[in-house]
Amino acid sequence: MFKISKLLGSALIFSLFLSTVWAAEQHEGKGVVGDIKMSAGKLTISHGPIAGLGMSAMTMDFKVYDPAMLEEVSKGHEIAFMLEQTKAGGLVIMEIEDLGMAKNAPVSDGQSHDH
Ligand SMILES: [Cu+2]
Repeated sequence: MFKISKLLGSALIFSLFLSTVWAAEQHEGKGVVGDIKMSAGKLTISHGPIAGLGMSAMTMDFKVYDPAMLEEVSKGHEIAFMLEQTKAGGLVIMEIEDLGMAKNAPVSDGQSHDH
């Protein structure tokens, strides 16, 4: 019985995972952390091109889903992040993976914009 309930448990977790992934359009990006704006709940990122959004490399601010995520990143570190498009059309970072100190200078076309 233990095995069966464990299996059902994983099936439930998997379906929850799928519903999360399919709930909204998501886009993956990579970039370097320029600034961490705790009070605004935002991260300034010099990011590379983001396929799916038609966004070229630039430096811009992104809102994070949970301000606690800001405590897990460091300035000058390279990060991989998952963006989700909100119903209002804005972009919010749902997940961040710290890839360590950036080896190359941040990529930027010098432009800056806000969503
Ligand atoms: Cu951008």
